[in-house]
Amino acid sequence: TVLVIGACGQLGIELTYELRQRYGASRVIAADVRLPQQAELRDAGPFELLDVLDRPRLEALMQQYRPRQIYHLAALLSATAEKNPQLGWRLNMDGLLNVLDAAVAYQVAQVYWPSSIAVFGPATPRHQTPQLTVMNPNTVYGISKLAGEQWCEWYHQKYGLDVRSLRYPGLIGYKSLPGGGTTDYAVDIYHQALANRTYECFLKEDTYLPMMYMPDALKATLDLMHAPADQITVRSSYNVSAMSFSPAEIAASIKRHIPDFSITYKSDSRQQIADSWPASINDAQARQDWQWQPSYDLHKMTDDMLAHLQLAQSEVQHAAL
Ligand code: VAH
Repeated sequence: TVLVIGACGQLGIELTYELRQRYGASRVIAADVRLPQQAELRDAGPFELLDVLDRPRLEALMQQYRPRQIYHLAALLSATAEKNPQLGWRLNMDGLLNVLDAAVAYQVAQVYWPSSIAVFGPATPRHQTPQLTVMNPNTVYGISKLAGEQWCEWYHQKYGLDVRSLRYPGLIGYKSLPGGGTTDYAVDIYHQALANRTYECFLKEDTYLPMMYMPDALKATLDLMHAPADQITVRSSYNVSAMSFSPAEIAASIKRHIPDFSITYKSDSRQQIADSWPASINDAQARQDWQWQPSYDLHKMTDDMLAHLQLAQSEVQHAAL
């Protein structure tokens, strides 16, 4: 059995679908603090309400399901955590520690926990950021992810817990909406381009950020989890990367399909967060240790995103007829 905590989030929805495809729906328990809107997520397999800060509830689910693997995804993302620093720290930190403790207590075989490029800060080398380097995050989210990485390493050293992690760049997919991140513009822009032919971007046009298409993020996650333990040399969190682009570049990529699409720029508080993050990531260690290899670049992602979103749009219009 696999327990996915935070199954209703942007990554959680996609990972739960993928895991249910691979292992069978009844083997994947989706858990979140709120019921999913997606009927399929609710009806396609077991769903449990869980606030990961509620230890007795977590224990009860551990007793009931005795999961072999836990994917712990529940967190406040960068922009949201900046507005709710106490909750951001508590959920991101105490939530992780509750899961790590439960995993040791119930001999869970493997734990997955996502970190982020947000662990890097203004003093970090911004181009081809190395696996091991100066890290001085200045966001609540980044501070909690850096601390979380060190806790994962400690639980591995102290208890031998097989906990694995990736420093995700911005993730872009068509099956779920992003939830309060700084890279959310790169998802919103596709929806707005189709709906309104225009998008007001909350980051400046030349804000380069590392990004990854969801199929690549799922591939990296499962490749990491299926790699033999003796190939894993990083127990904090692996750098992984697929591409970097700016709002101007993703707009140009969309224009290849929607020539009358226009973008305007009005940066907000998320600009400071983006400016503290790397422009590109060196993921040589992941490529060496478990043969990481992305498949999607910007244009291939745009072609696939728009094709799926247009399909969904036409299905909705068709159903409405
Ligand atoms: C965020 N999407 O923006 C997340 C991610 C690298 C970005 O951590 O907060």
